[in-house]
Amino acid sequence: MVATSSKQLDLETDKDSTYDRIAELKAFDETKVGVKGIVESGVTKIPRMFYSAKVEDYTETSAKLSLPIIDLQDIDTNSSLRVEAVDKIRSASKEWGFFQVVNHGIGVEVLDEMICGIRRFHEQDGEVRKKLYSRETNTKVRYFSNGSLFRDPAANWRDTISFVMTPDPPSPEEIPAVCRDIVIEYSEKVRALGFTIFELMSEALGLHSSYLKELEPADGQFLLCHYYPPCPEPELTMGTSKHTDTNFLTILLQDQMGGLQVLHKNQWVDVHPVHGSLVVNIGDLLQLITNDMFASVYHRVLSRHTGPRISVASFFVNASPHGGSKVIGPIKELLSKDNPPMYRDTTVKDVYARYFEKVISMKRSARVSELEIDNPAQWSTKKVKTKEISNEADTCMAENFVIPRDANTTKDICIEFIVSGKR
Ligand SMILES: O=C(O)CCC(=O)C(=O)O
Repeated sequence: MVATSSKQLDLETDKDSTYDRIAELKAFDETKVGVKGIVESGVTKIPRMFYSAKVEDYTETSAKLSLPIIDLQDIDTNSSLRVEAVDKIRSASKEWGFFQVVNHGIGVEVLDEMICGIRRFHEQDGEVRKKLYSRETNTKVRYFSNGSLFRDPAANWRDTISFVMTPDPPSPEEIPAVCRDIVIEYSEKVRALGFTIFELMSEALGLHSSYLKELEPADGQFLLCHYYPPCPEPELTMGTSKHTDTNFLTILLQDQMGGLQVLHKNQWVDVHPVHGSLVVNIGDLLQLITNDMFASVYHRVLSRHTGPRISVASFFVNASPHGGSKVIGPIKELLSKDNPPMYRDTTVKDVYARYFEKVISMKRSARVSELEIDNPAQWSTKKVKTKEISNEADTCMAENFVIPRDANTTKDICIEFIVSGKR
């Protein structure tokens, strides 16, 4: 359980009317050297823009549970090992929405060098980093701190370099020389692994092996390569706030520092780093097309006194104008009278537009099982009832947003919002 400090309470009750948050955000953004720049200036107190309304929630952290680890050794040559892996992937994707894979075919030296390459980029002189700093989301290679800095209720203690690798990769010269070769090598290898996992997941769903990997909207890849500097006041801010991923699949490489947690059965569970392993998680769009058979769940990263922590998240989704405009919806083969569609057909482009444009503020998010939609026949504005209230502001994307099953709920409130994607 996390205690709420008096500083945070002051913030929550907004006693300080002279505080100009936008000015602080702008000044930070204009430095173009990210959180690393703040640390380099030698601060011992974190700027107020990083204060979380409270460091997340009161949900307990469980030391007893741990993420399933799935061995992919010899799955192409030994059919019983393949069946075993497929079974484990099915149950982990349903129960956890997360698992780790070992013996996945990407050499440990490639993983280690990728972490080193990303660290080399972030630890270059600020004047060098600055040249790539951008908020232009259609830039293939860019450096930034907090992608949604001006929308989020609190900034995270984290900087990022991102690479859009497919369908339209950057030229090698666009990738910083300090990490160029390894970014190209790692992204190719992790893309191949992504296809293998899509195959295993297709089999887990009872579909033909190529079903998911041939789905054009899933066939795109971008990397977010994060750097979490050491934080002087980690109790006041998050490395990454709790969220679900708005894509099909994520494959995450993390170093040995730890801090990643997954919400499972209403408890935060540490994802302990296993050297040589990769973390796999289901995104909102995979939950949507599997009609809730696979779960997209909340995860977060704690900030720490020690650091830096480096991680590389590879997201599988094709958000290009072509791939992003293809229609997706619950896979017909999975539907039946007992399993009617939970979502209407949509496109990646539509989901993304709504994600970025229609963020509404509500008090925490609602547990799916406790949603009562007044008129299920309507696809536009619907009234939903949630058993949910908290004094802390949180954000939730409403339209087409997949509300994770594990979200906390406490008291009854009624919120009217658009849920055109969720029946
Ligand atoms: O850094 C991590 O371990 C997780 C990053 C993450 O959740 C994200 O990029 O969406």
